[in-house]
Amino acid sequence: MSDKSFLRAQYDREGYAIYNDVIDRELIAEASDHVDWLLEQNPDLRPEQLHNNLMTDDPFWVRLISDDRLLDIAEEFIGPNIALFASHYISKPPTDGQPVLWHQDGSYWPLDPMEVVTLWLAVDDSLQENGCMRVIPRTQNMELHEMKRHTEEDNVLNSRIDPEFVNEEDAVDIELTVGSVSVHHPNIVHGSNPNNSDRRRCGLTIRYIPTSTRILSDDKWPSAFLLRGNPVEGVNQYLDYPRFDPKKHMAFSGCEEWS
Ligand SMILES: O=C(O)CCC(=O)C(=O)O
Repeated sequence: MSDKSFLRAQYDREGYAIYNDVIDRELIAEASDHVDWLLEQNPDLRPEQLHNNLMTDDPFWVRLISDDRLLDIAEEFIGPNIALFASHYISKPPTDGQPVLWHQDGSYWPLDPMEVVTLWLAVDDSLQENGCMRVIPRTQNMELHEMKRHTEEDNVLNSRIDPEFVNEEDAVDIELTVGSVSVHHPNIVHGSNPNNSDRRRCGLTIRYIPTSTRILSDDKWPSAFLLRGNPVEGVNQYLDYPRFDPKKHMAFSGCEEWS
């Protein structure tokens, strides 16, 4: 069995898969600088909350999520016509990084059908000690449950799935080295612990949809970019790619080609 079909079979069985060493150190270093730059531009945001509303006019972000190495993985799961739905850096600072409580992504998303794949790119080594993502294998077969608001403790999503649906003894830590990627299903139950360590834990979530998946929104969706292949007529309105302007944007390798 090739690596590709092994990982696809693992995803189908367990609801997740891991691809090692996908993105080179140079590009990851730029992503790490990008997180610092975004925080400088948005000093009121917590570093776990760098969401897709910030990417509409951000050429580096679009350059990163449209990298062919990431799209090639997405294509394995959703086929050749690929758009972006959303992306979010969850950067947990040392010592007080917030947890992500157990949840199913699909419960939050205005998508029809719920055909979507998440790639989670490790911008830092993501380990048990600094609050790596955790999944409950095979829960991708469970229907989507409504998320419950939960603010009794600090947490990234301010919500969680009803604990009656979570069997925490079955959880698996998704430990990743810098530049590696995990892939997960929209129904799988997952989350992560707080970061109490002295090392940052930053990951970039990237949600890719086939162009046949409709984003249900009356407003222009802030991260709807067509990334590969063809659109489907009447489904979604895609944004123009942002153009690089040295006065507004973080410089990056190859940024001239984006001006
Ligand atoms: O980064 C984390 O800790 C959790 C990520 C997550 O919930 C997601 O990618 O859907």
